[in-house]
Amino acid sequence: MRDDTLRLFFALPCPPESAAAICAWRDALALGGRALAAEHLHLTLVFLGQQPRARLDELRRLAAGIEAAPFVLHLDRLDAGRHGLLWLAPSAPPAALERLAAQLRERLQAAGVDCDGRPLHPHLSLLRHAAARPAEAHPDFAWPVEAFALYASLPTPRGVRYRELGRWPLRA
Ligand code: 2AM
Repeated sequence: MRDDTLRLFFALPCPPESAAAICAWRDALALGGRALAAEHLHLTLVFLGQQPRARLDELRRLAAGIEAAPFVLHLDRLDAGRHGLLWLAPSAPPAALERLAAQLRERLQAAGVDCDGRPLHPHLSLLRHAAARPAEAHPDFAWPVEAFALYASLPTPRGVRYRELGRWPLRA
């Protein structure tokens, strides 16, 4: 039976230059586990979960109406969680990031789209099932945030893949 829903989320796509630098740094930590591919690095703004495919056009229109200026995200913390998950985070999330996520969430709620209501937990996942905890590490990555995107999370035999369904620039 055809599944008429998609598992969706809005996120910041990590630019290729930043993603390459972050992956090289991560790989040098040699912590084992399952590394996320550079092209999959992102920071989730709002997680929508399963949504009808029929809502995609509405979601794209809603995203096109967002007004937000570019900003720089400083990823300067390495954190570890359950299941050997390892992520980078900003120790001081910029107000512009919080505003962008809040604006999206407000528009989604106004349109009657159910989404995860938990507070934003800005993080960029790097590795799952890490075999070791990282020793002291001092990451310092400056990510120029110039766009946000809508993604579908798709199960595949080789693990989850993210497919980009739309991308919108941030403008000053
Ligand atoms: P993670 O990397 O910490 O797993 C696609 O799954 C994206 O949405 C990932 O960034 C994932 O975060 C996040 N995500 C998955 N399930 C979520 C949920 N229930 N609430 C919020 N974010 C979620």
